[in-house]
Amino acid sequence: MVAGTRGLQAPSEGFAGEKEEFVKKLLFLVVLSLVVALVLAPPVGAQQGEGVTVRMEDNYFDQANITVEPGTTVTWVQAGDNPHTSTSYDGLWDSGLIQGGAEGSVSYTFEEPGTYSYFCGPHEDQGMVGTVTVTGGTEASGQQQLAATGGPSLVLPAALLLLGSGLLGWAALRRIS
Ligand SMILES: [Cu+2]
Repeated sequence: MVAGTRGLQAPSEGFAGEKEEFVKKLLFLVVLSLVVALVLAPPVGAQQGEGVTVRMEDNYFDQANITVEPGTTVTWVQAGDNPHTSTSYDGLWDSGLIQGGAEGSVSYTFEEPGTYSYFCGPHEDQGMVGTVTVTGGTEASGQQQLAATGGPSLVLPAALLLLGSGLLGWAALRRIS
C-alpha cells in the first residue's frame, strides 16, 4: 500500500519539478527583459549642459565647424604660440587678444538654434574662422534627436518582450494550478 502510493507519487513529483524549472526560467526571462528595458531607456536630458572645447591653434581653430545642442557651452582655449581671439561676428562674445602660451580662454553658452560665425582678429584673412551650429527649432531636427537617443524605437520592442514574457509566465502558472 505504502510502496504503491510512492510509486504513483514519484512520477508526478518529477513532472511538477520540471514545471517548476520551466516557471523559474520564465521568471528569469521576465527579470532579464525588465533589466534590458531599463538599460535601453534613454537617459532624460543627458545632452543638456554639455561642454565643448575648441582649440585656437597657429593659425586655425581645430574644430572650425561644430554642431551642438541648445544649452551647450563652447570654450575656446589658446593652444598656439601666436596671439589669437575668438570673436563673434554678431558681437555675442569676444575673447580679446590672448597671447601665445597664455592659459587664456573664453566661453559662450548657446541657447537658441541657429548658426553662429566667429573669427580670430589677427588671422581672419588667413582663414582662421569658424561656425557653431545649434540644433533644434525644426520638426526634422527634433526627430533626429529622438533617433539619436534611441527613443521609442528601442523601448517599444523591450516593452513588447516584457509583456510577452509576462503572458507566458501567467499561462505557465495557470497550467500548474
Ligand atoms: Cu589667430
